[in-house]
Amino acid sequence: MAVFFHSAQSDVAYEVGEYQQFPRPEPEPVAAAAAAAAPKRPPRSNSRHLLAVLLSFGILCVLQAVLNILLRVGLSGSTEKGVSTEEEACPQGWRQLGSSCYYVSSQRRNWDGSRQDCLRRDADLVVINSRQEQDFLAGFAMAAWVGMTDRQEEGSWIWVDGTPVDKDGRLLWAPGQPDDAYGGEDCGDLRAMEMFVGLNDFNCSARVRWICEKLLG
Ligand SMILES: [Ca+2]
Ligand SMILES: [Ca+2]
Repeated sequence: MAVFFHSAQSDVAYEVGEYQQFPRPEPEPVAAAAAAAAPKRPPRSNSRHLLAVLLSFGILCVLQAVLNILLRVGLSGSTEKGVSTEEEACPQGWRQLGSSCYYVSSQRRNWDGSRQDCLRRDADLVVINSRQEQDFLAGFAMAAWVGMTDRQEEGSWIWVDGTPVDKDGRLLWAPGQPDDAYGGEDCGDLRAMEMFVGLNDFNCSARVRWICEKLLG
């Protein structure tokens, strides 16, 4: 802005100088009037230039402010979105109940192979803490491994997180289970079959589907 103003000034000075290079002792009245009027014109156009520059500068300032606001809003919006998806949503293909995500396999594996698959998914075989959670999971497969075993001590069922199974007696065992049938059943699965609904103990090397669980957040 200042530079433009300065150069405009020197243009004026140059113009005036040119007139001064042609000395006329007795200028004709018309020419003298023109010569006298000439220097007055540039300041007017100069002030117009100045106004235009100021206006342009003002518009640029406003534009930049608007862009800054838009950028900031856009950034904060995308940040919030990123955080919210990470905290609230389960991975694609997983089911959600409360703050847990569940993966129900379509393949069939033994209990150990199933658990390995869950660990690879940054999860573990499901730990069922409530009857609500059990009922939610019962609909997804006729039989699926869950994260309980009594391998360490026969009849003493513990979850993969080390807590005892059904310590408050609210979970549902299938009729007559656990029965440690067929020479030993030390791994737990969840059944949803006709006349056979609930937790069951099963041969660990049997191949059934499985349910992984991971906590959100
Ligand atoms: Ca057993
Ligand atoms: Ca059984």
